[in-house]
Amino acid sequence: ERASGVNLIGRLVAGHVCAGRGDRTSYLDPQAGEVTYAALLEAVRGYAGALRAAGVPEGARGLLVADDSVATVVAVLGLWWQGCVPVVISPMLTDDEVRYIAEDCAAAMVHLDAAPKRQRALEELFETTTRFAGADVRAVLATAEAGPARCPQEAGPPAAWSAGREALVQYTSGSTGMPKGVRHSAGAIAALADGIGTVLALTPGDTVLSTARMSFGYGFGSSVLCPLAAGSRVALISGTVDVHSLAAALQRHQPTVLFSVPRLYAALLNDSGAAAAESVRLCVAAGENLPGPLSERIRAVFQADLLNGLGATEVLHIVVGTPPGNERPGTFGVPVPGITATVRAVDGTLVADGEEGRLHIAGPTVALGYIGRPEAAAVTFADGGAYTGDVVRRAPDGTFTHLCRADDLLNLGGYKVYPGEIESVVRGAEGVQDCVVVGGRDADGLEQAVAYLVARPGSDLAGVRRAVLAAIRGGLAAYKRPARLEFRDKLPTTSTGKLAAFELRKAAAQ
Ligand code: 3SK
Repeated sequence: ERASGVNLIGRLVAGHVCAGRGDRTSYLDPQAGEVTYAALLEAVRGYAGALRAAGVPEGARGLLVADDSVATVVAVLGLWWQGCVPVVISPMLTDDEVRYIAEDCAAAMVHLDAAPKRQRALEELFETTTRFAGADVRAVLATAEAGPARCPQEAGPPAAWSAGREALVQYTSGSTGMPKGVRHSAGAIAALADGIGTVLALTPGDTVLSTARMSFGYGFGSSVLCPLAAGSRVALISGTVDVHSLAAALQRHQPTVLFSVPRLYAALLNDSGAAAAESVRLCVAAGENLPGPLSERIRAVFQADLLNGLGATEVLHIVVGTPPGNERPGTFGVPVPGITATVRAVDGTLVADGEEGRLHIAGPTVALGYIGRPEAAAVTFADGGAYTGDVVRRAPDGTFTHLCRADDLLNLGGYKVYPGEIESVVRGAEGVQDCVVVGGRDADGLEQAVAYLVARPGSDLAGVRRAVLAAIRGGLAAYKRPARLEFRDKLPTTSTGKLAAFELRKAAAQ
């Protein structure tokens, strides 16, 4: 690595090849098959050359509307090779959201990799933009084992990144409904190995499986940054992961480390047909709160260590977690090395142990800020670090417990969703007079969206229910859809006539 900067390519790929591990598998991809670190490096070099040939300038942001695949990883690393900034988003987003993000981040190119029908729609959306496709990367990968001579374009040496320079943008839910672009530095990416990386202790002998997608901060760290830094092997699952594809992947790939969300662990344990893999040495649960009883069941069934982690896009990955082998069910454990986590009052002052307050994170993985949005940035990035939006309590032994969100965001399997977005879709359905969405609990204690509805006088309730179901199927991504629809004659109000949301929350929790 050059003294002048961070060599992301050297740290994540080239270093393993130079150390004689080029023939080890980097990714097991459903379409491309086994890809060695040497083949990955050659494909990345080819992608960087193609970016150069297309005139994508250093420092430009590249938008990847892409499913999890080794081609997506090649595009990310190719952009880093060229000194450009990848922005990975899900093809599940609506056209409006994708268009908004492309403009917000001023993308100089797009890389598209989705299922055929969605791919065609995305290509139409970006008809005039410099475009790359996952299928082209797979074609290069098919020949990359033969060596650099087969790579179509020449690339210069990989960029040296100064630690403070923006190297990655990740989008997170925005309070106005439109997502916010979180700007991460090259230094934060490099620092991950010394933080959560030391707790995970991944090795080249590990096989990693992550159900969290690369377009989500948790998944990007779990399927790209952490395993590549350690030279591990990553088994990828394409598309949205459910309990059946997870069970099949566990049996097929026999991973040693599983990254998932509490909701999928619960689904797996509740599904009589799904068995946990004996190969797993470490289960990582993050993205939403993990109730104590569920954490005990995961440990008992997997017979493995459990890391229950709390992270946020604004701090890149998990920053507080239960150290494997020292779990405290129902808590998030302690800050990972290099991170200072404190509990603060609304005015930013520290609160005493045992008292509740806002979780504040300081350390090398705190993001540079948002793209635009100075007001939102001033609220989040303050007091020498970032507020994650979680209300927590620290016990005298230093362990953190999650109490709730500070905003009204719902956490649905790790996806942060504003109730207002669901309410506006439901209100648009024929026969609906009013709707309020609150967070309830399912049988495992996990958060779910519950919609309370008032139908227009005289309307047929069964017909309204059908109209609402059609509206949410057409207007909301699957993870945003309410788990329950409850009709009421009227919504409860306080003595001053305001909505008594607490009454609905109490009802939804039962
Ligand atoms: O919990 C989250 O939202 C999260 C976000 C980014 C990275 C990691 C995590 C766990």
